[in-house]
Amino acid sequence: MYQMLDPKTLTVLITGATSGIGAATVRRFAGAGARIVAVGRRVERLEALAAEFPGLIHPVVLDVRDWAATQAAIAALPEPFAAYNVVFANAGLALGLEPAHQVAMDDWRDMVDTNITGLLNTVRAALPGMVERKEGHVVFTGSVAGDYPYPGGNTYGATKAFVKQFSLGLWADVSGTGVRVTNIEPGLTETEFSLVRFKGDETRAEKIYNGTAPMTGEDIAEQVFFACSVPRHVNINRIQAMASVQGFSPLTIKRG
Ligand code: NDP
Ligand code: 8X3
Repeated sequence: MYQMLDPKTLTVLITGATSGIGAATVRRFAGAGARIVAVGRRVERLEALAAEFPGLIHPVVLDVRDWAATQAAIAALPEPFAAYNVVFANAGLALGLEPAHQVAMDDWRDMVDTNITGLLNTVRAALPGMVERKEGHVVFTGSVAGDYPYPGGNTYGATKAFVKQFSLGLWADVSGTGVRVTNIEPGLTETEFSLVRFKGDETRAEKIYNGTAPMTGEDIAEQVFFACSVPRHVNINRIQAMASVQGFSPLTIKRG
């Protein structure tokens, strides 16, 4: 019989906890008795989560793009939350679907600042504590978009390719220290992702999921939970999952 880790031994720091995959992961772990450091910018959503699981959730209002604020927030965690042993660097976003020659430069900048710099800020601030304690797990939310290009996915996909390669590089650095590294790479998942991508245009966002059976935040939370529950001598390098209705674009040839 495989002996899975007891979730009550876990303290999980989750960025992007206010919505979608992050919020579902908060509920999956807290529902199993884990402590959570819940990070996001929307304070009222963090407070609502904390009220759902009294005593288990420490809310942290933070913009992960800000290095000094990220460092200060992690350094200021109170006991017992300061001894986090899982960091789920999940905060991220896509903005727009325009082709590269028409895209708003601010959108590209925002995706790089959040998906790359914000993730690096989180890891750099949180990692030393876990290495020192000789116990930890860094989990990322990558994406199938980091492997497979699609029109308009230009910079978003490139940020997720960065996450994939960084997760492998990080594992090369920390394997043997007691810290594990996993990249979760979802495909189509219904969250507020498309609402953010289309800047609040609900009709356009709904069209992405209409008539499909997308994955849900809960599906992805289950994958995170599994990766963190296997015994400590096992490292799950990556989990890639797509909605069953999703496939690959054919290679295109443009004529004339
Ligand atoms: P949501 O829009 O539902 O959630 C995004 C979360 O990221 C929110 O909690 C938001 O919180 C947080 N966030 C964004 N920017 C910042 C910031 N600067 N500082 C702190 N928190 C921030 O989308 P998802 O749940 O789908 O997205 C989560 C991750 O999953 C992202 O990295 C996304 O790229 C990835 N992903 C999503 C897929 C999908 O199809 N949905 C598929 C593959 C990967 P707040 O606004 O309160 O700060
Ligand atoms: C988002 C997944 O397939 O919508 O990371 O680009 S997809």
